[in-house]
Formats: sequence, C-alpha cells, structure tokens
Amino acid sequence: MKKEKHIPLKNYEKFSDNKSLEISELFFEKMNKRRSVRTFSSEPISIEVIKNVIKTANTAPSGANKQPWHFVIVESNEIKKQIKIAAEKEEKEFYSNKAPKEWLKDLEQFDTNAKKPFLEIAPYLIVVFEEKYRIGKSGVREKNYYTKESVGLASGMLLTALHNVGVATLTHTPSPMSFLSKILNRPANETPFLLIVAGYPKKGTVVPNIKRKMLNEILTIF
Ligand code: IYR
Repeated sequence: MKKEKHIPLKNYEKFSDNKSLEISELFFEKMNKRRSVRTFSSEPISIEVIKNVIKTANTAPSGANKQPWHFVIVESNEIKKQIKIAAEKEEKEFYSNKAPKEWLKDLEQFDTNAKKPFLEIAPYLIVVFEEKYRIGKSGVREKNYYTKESVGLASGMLLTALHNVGVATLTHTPSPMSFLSKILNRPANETPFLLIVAGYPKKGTVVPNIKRKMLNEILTIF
C-alpha cells in the first residue's frame, strides 16, 4: 500500500490556561535547578536510562527531518581514558598558549584548568556528532540542512531529559575536538559537536556562584 503523505495529528494534549500556567511554572522550577557540575561520582546509571534520553533527543525537530545527529555513549574505561588523555592535551595548549587573556579572565569564576579527571570518573560520556552531509545508499553525497541548529536543539533536549531523571551533566567542548572522531571511529561526514559528561554529582559538589539573567534582560515583547 502507498504511504500516506499526511496522517492525523495524534496524542496532542491541550490544557486549560490555568493548567498550562501551573505546568509551566513547575517545569521552570525543575529546569531552574539544573546546574553544570564538574565533580562526578562513579556511581553507575542504567544504560537503559541513557538510551531513553537519547530517544528523547531524537524527537527534536531538524532541517527537512534529516535528523543530522549521531550519539556515541562511552562507558568503556579504556576509551574514557583515551578521551581524557587527548582532551587534556588540547586543554593544556588552550590554557597555556592559545586562550586570549580576556577568555581566561571570563573563565576565572569557574576555576577550570587543563585537568579533566571527570572524563574518567563519570559513568558515561555522551559524544554528540553533527552529520554535515550524508552518504546515500548509492554512495552519493546527500544534503543535510541547518545541521548546527538541529544538533543544538537535540542536545538541549538531551540535557533536559538527563536533568529530568536527576542525572547531572557537563557540556564540555575541548577545542579542537577532532580527536573524538578518531578515537570513536566516526566517518568523515560527521564532526564532533559536543561532549557531554553524565553522572550523579559527587557528594559535597560545589558549583560557581553565578546568576541567570532576569527575564527583562533577555525578553522583548511587541
Ligand atoms: N574548554 C575549556 C575552556 C572552557 C571554555 C568555556 I567558553 C567554558 O564555558 C568553560 C571552559 C575547558 O573545558 O576547560
């Protein structure tokens, strides 16, 4: 049978004004508790949870529904170690030579440095790859669209889904990140987009004393 071009919108949920106000407040309160952390416990987390949050990320909208993303879950200690060694090499170069003074000044409040022990401690590293183009069945290059925007949306949904189940994250972007393609054996049409460290916070974790902008600073209504 021929595939229908359009099908009815199913399972759409509409709420009353009051109900949606209440839900939006509760969800804001939940998301407002999300903080990036840099100290993780090695306590294990079920891989089924991680697979589910990746399924959630995969519901993100994308240019022409090309879903131009690929996720790699790293749970192997050996691969985590390789990633840590390679990331720390890039980070050392960043902190001691490449970073402009202004950038280092902006980072002072986070107390970051070239050492990244969390890359081996946290139970999972999730590496998000951006599929710049794809190779079709006949081996020809096919276009993807708005890949950065699409992968950014999927990554945001991934962080939200992880936070929703109490898994803390650090979005880590060692620069350059090409070592991730090599270590994880990804093809040339994919480039590393984001390295997400996922796990429970270590007991006694502290976070930088920073504030979020007020609504009136980030919002204009006409
Ligand atoms: N990639 C480095 C530096 C760094 C850059 C930014 I922008 C941050 O928000 C935090 C860190 C590092 O991970 O240490």
